[in-house]
Amino acid sequence: MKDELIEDLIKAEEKRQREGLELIPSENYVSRDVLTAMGSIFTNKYSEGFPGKRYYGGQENTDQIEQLAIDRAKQLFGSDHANVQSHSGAPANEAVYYAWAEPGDTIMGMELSHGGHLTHGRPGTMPAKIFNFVRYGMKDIETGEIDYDEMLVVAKKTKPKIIIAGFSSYPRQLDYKKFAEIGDEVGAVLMADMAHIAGLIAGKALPNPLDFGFHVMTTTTHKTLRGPRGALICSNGQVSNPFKAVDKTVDNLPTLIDRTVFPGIQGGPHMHTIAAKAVAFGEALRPEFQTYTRQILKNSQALAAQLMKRGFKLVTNGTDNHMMVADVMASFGIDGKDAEEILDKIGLTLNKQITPDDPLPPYKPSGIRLGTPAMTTRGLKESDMDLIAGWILQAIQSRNDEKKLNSLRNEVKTFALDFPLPNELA
Ligand code: DSN
Repeated sequence: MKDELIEDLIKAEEKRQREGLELIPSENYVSRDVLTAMGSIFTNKYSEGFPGKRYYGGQENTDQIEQLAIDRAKQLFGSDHANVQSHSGAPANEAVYYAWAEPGDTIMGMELSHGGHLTHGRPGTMPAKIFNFVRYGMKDIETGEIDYDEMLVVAKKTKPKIIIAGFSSYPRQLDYKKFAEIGDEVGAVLMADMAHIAGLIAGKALPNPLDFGFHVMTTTTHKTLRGPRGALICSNGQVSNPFKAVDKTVDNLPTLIDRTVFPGIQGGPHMHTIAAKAVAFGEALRPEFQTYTRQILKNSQALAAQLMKRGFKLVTNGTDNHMMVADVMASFGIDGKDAEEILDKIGLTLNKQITPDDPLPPYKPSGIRLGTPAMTTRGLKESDMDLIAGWILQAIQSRNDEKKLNSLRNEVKTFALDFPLPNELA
């Protein structure tokens, strides 16, 4: 590169990624092919519109790329339609809200401290200014069971237009059948925000909400799906010309969503990202991706068990998916921010996390959140989780001992270098 400052920073980041282990459950390492597509000359191209219906000329290759991404996404999730243009998870969720709900309408989502995401109506966000968000949450924080009875009571009272099943820090499996029953009873559109677990669904390691009557599924493409940063909206219903207005019916959701993404809230799609999404979806369709997703769950179970054995109090006492939330304040009297910083020092990257009904503030919360998708991509297995849990505990216990932290840093580095990043392979 001619820009040495940027080149040096890219190299430094590659070194950081190689010499440490990524435990943030929403991060992953992409393949060389995904990186190549992201860095391709498709970034030069404007393509407002949809395949076969563009505003600018020169679309013979972009049309094929986008159609491949759409077809592969539909095959992965078994949906009637896929919109692959959404730039990221937040606008993908907003696109569904705007496609179906009117300002002032009610939308139901998970209580944020119980695991719901900021885009599910955090006060101060644009969606929260436009819509009225109501909540459901866990009945029992020890098991993670959602209070479906209370959810039905609130839904009957508030008549939400959309019910969202989805989360960014909930370690248990949602009962999609119960969501569908409640949605049917109150006439709500069922939206699954599967950003965290879409890869596990694609790899058939976890159930697919679209098989339970959900109308829409949104997801980011860069977490367990192991693609570029971006998003995808899958929906069921009639697919028709996105440039012609359609009636607001559930059957027309695919077209309503396409029209909301473009020209509703976005301009030109990012074709280099769509090319990389197509590559990632192709990779996820291979049998080895199913092996990968099953291994994520095995590693997650093993890591949860190893942490609990060492005295970590896990929210819901375990996990059914790729992530876990540990209440480090309750376990070791350290807040999540300090724990994150200490673990960063030894090369283990994870993030601070609010715990359910956390008495501490979001920037210095009681918990940490960690997960296994990225380290599973590196090739770690269940037997390695003993070591990881041991390092986490030792770092927290030795937080004031710089010498010990340095020695742990070296152990992590030596270990991590045995597991190359996927872009260094082949
Ligand atoms: N930032 C993502 C996560 O880490 O869960 C969700 O937006």
